[in-house]
Amino acid sequence: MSTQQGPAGPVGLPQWDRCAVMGVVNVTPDSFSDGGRWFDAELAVKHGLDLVAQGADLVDVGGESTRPGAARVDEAEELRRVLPVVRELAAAGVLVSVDTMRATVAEQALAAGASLVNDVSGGQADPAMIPVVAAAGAPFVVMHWRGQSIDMNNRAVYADVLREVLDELRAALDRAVAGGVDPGRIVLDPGLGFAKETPHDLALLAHLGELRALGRPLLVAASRKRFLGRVLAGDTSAPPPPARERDAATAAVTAIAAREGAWAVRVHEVHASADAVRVARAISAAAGTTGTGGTEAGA
Ligand code: PMM
Repeated sequence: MSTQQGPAGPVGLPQWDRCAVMGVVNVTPDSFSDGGRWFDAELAVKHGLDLVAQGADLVDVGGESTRPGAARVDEAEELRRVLPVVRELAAAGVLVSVDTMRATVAEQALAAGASLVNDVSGGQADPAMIPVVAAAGAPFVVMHWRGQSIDMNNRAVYADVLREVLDELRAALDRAVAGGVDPGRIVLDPGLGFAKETPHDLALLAHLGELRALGRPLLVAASRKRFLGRVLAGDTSAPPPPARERDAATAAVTAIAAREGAWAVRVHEVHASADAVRVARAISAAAGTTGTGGTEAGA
């Protein structure tokens, strides 16, 4: 297990001395984990501010659900959902990431104050995305992606999931760099749940070190995902707990990801993950010591 702390982040964002926590604001009626809750712009802004108060270092604003089977929303609607929320949060001093596969949305969100573009397709869905990100000099999250959500489950076929995700992520990184994006601004993400079944997600989490060896900061986005529900249901025939009952499991992944040197985690419930990264940082800091110098009494 890695003892690295404060993994170097992308150029253009603050450098935290621990794994960063990205809070999620889905301005959608249909996201799998919180769809409909923050659909109103004012509520979405308030939720973003609450996430920061709970310890989020940045807030990821998205206007299009990518849950398995989701259909796309049109561009005008995505802009209508996302821009006011990005603008208000940025004006309030929040570091905002925009979760979009559309170049126009990314460009307008950056103009409205977003600091990071999070594209689950890694630039594959819209050929204009990489040129826009390159021209803006924006930090860019490139996620492992095999196609749109409507039928992505059919693409969850791997002979060796780690090898294939590594190869495909490296290719996506190379495409972004060839398109002019500064490699120092790129973050990689294994895309948990995107064209992946539970064993694939778990195998990727078991090998974060190999993903980090691609040489870029890593974003881990396990929050409330289906594989956590499957793990919690175990071998029973009981149905998996609903998405909003997967936050403790999410925080467990956060602790592991932070210990493994992830740059950031993307989560819906921030408080527990903010605590988890602080505990992971303290353990990493103690890794080279024997603990004999402590004075604080334990309970
Ligand atoms: N997952 C979702 C949305 N955006 N962005 C990145 N970088 N990585 C992810 O795994 C990811 C994402 C889907 O989850 P949500 O509907 O709960 O936001």
